[in-house]
Amino acid sequence: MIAIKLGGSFITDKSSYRTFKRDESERALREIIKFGEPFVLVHGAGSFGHILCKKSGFPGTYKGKETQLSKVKSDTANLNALITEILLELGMAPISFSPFYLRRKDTFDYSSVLRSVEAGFLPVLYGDIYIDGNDVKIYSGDSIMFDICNLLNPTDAIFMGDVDGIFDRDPKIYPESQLLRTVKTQQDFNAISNDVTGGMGGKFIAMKKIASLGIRTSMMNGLFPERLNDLHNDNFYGSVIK
Ligand code: IP8
Repeated sequence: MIAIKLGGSFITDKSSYRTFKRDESERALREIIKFGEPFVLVHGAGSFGHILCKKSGFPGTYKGKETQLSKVKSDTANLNALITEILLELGMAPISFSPFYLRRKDTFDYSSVLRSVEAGFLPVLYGDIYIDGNDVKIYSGDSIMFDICNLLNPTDAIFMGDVDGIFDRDPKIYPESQLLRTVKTQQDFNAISNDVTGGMGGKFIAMKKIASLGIRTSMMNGLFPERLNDLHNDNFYGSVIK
């Protein structure tokens, strides 16, 4: 089994509220299915989560902002529906899970996700908000990836983004940045703005934690999903965490 995360910046236009990149998402999902390994899917929220969260002052108290909370919840569920619709069209049997509903006192309860795997379904989890006392908090797809990897022990954890992998600097700002084909776990990153769950820095922490479980952890460009076929070859075009 493999665990794959489709990044929010890959499946949406992160700068434009609720803009889904349908063709790109569908091409990646087709290739993932064609790869032939059973998989668990996780996706980010992109512009269906981060923009309105930021505008609403989330994470933080939701008191007096209940409508904004509901709107974010509805938007993230809508993005998930767009992904599951594609999976259904492609003949898969997806079942969706949001951390909002998996939340227990101090933890997330993934037993329903496990049951769905055992029953032969394709779990689709997504970064979302959840309620904790008077606060609304955010649980990112990257954190879900760690939990799922810890629970299901997949052979590979793959992060599909809108860039080729992990660079020495943000490639969207610095054209001369270099792709790191293998990444040392000591590498440090600056957070990318407009991302309430920490940009690349947060992602890298989750990836490092997954790699430390002994799971092959890599990052690749979802715009070239055929690169997945080289995942276990030396010429894999992406980044592998070591
Ligand atoms: O896009 C964040 O999930 P991510 C979820 O995986 C929200 O960081 C609601 C911003």
